Amino acid sequence: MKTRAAVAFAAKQPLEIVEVDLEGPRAGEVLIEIKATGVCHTDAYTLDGLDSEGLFPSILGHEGAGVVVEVGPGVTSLAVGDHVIPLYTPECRQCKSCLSGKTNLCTAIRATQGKGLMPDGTSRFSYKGQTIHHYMGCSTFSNYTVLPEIAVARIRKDAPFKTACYCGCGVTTGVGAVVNTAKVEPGANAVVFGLGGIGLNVIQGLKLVGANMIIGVDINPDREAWGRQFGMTHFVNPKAIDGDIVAHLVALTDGGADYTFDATGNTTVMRQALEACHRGWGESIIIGVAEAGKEIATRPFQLVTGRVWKGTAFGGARGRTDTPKIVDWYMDGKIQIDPMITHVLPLERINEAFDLMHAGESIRTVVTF
Ligand code: NAD
Ligand code: AHE
Ligand code: ZN
Repeated sequence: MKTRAAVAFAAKQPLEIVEVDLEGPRAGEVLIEIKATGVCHTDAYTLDGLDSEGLFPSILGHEGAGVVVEVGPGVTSLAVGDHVIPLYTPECRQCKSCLSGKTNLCTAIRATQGKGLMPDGTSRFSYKGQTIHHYMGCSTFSNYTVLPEIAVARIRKDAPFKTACYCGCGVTTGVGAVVNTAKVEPGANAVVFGLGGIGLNVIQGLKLVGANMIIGVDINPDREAWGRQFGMTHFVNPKAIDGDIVAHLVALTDGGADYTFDATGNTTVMRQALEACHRGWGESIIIGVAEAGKEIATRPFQLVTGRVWKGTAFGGARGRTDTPKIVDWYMDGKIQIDPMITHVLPLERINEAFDLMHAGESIRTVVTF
């Protein structure tokens, strides 16, 4: 079949909207009509050529929602008409990682996913006879896409696609970092670095679990009002204080935070987040994705004296089990999504979503088909 898609033909070039060829689902796969997709900073990072796994040409996008329109042979857990969210973190429930109960990082199809291919080692997308790569196993910047059954979460049918799509990455990542990875307890003091599409969801996750001080840090002063809307109690702009940001935060939290979160992807900030933790027990969670070649550093003494450095992918959520629950939390009013969707654009204007993000003007732009 033919499908409209925004293709990344090369790094640092605008996406091009073209009709690509898409093969139907093979065994264990489903064809999904994407109704809406968010644009995450990770898409921008890959398009900017900063992802060591980045491939071109490819169809980016990993924060979608849509409807199953065809199932391949052997598919048992999904049916035509199901409302779904594609998962860049699948859940096969059979691999060593899934069976460990210790991680959400299913390894069943990670190798081919990282090569921009389906599990059988081929791509379903092509354009004028040339192979187009899949991206993060999702490629939601296409009106139709094919995914393995194990990488698809079925969600309730009354959830709007335009907002539910955000649970395919940003909402689940931010809230999950708090509840699954850090397991923040009521009354804890926390600092969130970067109040964008992910960091604001960390803030609302902290509010949900009953954190005490919820301190937001951002170099964009407009983000103060955004943070306060979702439960932030204090705001620090590192550019507006005298002296060192770490010392400032340690003083504000009476010796350091119980939990800190990096949602910037900046390795200097990651170090600040670790060092703003309380001696003896503070935990720092890295969410941000740093550009290829960047490394983190701190004095080992920071860890010797009890601070803990952790990371989280997709908020530690088990894709098929937990994503529908996050959608339920949204539909039940436990968490908010609607105010964070600051812009809605048709596919033809998808490049504006990247401009808005880089200008700091959007929290999330959702593209509809
Ligand atoms: P975003 O662009 O919406 O937000 C980033 C925020 O960080 C902005 O508000 C910006 O002003 C702020 N910021 C930038 N530099 C800063 C600095 N030096 N100090 C303080 N604040 C600063 O991006 P996003 O969509 O929220 O994504 C954030 C990061 O999380 C990205 O690196 C993205 O790739 C990553 N991410 C990781 C996962 C995961 O599973 N680990 C999932 C989604 C996104
Ligand atoms: N491919 C990059 C790393 C990119 C990365 O860390 N991706 C996160 C999700 S970001 C979503 O917006 C992730 O889930 N990583 C786990 C995984 O298995 O990819 C690189 O550095 O090579
Ligand atoms: Zn993302």
